[in-house]
Amino acid sequence: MAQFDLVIRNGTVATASDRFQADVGISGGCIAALGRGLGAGGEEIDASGRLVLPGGVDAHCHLDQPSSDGSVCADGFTSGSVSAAAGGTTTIIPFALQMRGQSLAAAVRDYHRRAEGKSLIDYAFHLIISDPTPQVLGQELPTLIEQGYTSFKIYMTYDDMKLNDRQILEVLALARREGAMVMIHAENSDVIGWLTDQLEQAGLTTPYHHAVSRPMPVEREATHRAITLSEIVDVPVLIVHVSGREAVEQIHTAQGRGLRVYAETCPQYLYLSEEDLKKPGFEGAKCICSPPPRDPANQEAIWSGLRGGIFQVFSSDHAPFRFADPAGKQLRGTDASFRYIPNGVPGLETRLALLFNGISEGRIDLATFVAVTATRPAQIYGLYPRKGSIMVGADADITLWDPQAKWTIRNDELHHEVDYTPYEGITVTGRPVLTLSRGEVVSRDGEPVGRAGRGEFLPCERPTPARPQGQVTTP
Ligand code: DUC
Ligand code: ZN
Ligand code: ZN
Repeated sequence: MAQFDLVIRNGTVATASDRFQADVGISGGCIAALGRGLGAGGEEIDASGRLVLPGGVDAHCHLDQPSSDGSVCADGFTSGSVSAAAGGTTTIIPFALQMRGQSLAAAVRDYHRRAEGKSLIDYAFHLIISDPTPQVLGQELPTLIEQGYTSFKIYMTYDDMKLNDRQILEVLALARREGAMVMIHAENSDVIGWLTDQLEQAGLTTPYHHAVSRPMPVEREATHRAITLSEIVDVPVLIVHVSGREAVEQIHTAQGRGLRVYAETCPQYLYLSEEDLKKPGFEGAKCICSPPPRDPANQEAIWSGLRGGIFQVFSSDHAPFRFADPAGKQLRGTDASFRYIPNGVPGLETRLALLFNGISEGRIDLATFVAVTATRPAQIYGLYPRKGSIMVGADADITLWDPQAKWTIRNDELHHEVDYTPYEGITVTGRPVLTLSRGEVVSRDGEPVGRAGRGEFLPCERPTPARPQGQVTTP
C-alpha cells in the first residue's frame, strides 16, 4: 500500500537557504515528508535533473481591476491564474481596489465576486486604499485586517487614488496599531503633473515622453518621503516596483539605519529600458508602466539590489492592457498624449523565467531567486509557512524546473489575454516543467492543466517578516 499520495523522486530541492537531494512525499495536498528513499507513492514523478522549488508567489498583479478612465483589464482570475500557473506560480495576490467614495468592505465583496470560482491557483487580496475616511480607518480596516486582508497599497500619485502626506500618516498609524503591511507606490504627483503639462505645451507627447515626465528624481524624492513618514510613525513599509539606483540608495540607507523598509522590484526594471518607449509609432506604448523602465545602468543597480538582499519581493506588477484595443493602450487612439495611455505591462507568466535567467548569467544565486519569488513574499504578506517554502506541513505548491532549457519568449505561447508581451524574442535559460498546487498538477511543460475554479481564497495572517538586511554588492 502506498505511503504517500504522490512522491517526487530524485530532484534537487532548493529553498531560500539550502539546496539538497531529497524525495518529497505528498499526502492530502501537503508536504508530508522530505528525505532520501521515501516509501511508495500512489503516483510517482521522476525529477532527476530537475530543481524542486516552492511554487512562485506573485505578490503584485492586477486582475479584473476596475478603473476610472474606462480601460479594461484583459485578464480576470481565470486567464490570469492559468497564465501564472503555466509560468510556475502557485499563489497570486491581486488588489481589491476601493474607489473614492466607496466603502472598503463593499470593494472587497465586489472583488470576491470577480474571483469566485475562477482561479486555477490559490489567491489572496491586498487592498488599495484611495479614501481613508474616519469610517474606513476606524472601523472597516480593522475588521478587514482581522478577516485576513492584512496588506494594503497606497498611492502617492494618480489623481483618483493619491493620498497626501497627512492621509499617508493616518494610514501608517492604523497599520502600526493593527499590525498590517503598507505597500507604497512612490512617485511625486505634482512633479509628474507639472512636467506632463510642460511636455504637452511643447508638443512632446509620444510614448517615450511618459518616461521623461517621470524621471528618477520623481521616484527618489517620493521614496525618501515614504520612508520618512514610516520612520515618524515607526511602522514597517514596503516600497513597490522600485525602478533604479537612486531609489535603491534611499532604501539601502534606510535599511542600514535599521528601519523596517522592505522593497519590491519587477522584471520590467531588469529587461526593459526607456529605449523601448522610443520604438516607432505607437509601439513604445507597450512598455509604458509607472515608474517607467530606465537605462542599463539602472538595470544593473536593480540586479545589484537583488543580489545584496535590498529587495525582498520580486513581482510581475501584471497590468493586462491589450495593445490593439480601444479599452487598452489605445484608449484615446494612437495619436493621444502619453498622459492617456493606461500604465502597465503584462508579466505573470514570464516573471519567474526572466529572473531565473539571471542565475545562468551569474547575476544572482538560486537561494536569492527562491527567497524573492516565493519565501519572502509569503512571509511579508502573512501566508508563510503554508506558502512559499518546501517544508513538512506546507501546502504542496511545487514547481519543477529544468535549469538548462533554453527558450525564447513568444506571446503566441503565453496564456494571458493580452495581445503582446514586452519580452517578445528574449531568450532565457531555465523553464518550469511541472507545477503543482496543493499536490495537484496545474501545468505541465508550460501548458495549463486542471480546472479553473479549484483555487482557494487565502486569508492572510498579520505579517511578521524578518528585518531587511540589504547590502549593495558588485558582481
Ligand atoms: N503602475 C502602477 O502603479 N500600477 C499598474 C501598472 C503600472 O505601471
Ligand atoms: Zn503602483
Ligand atoms: Zn501595480
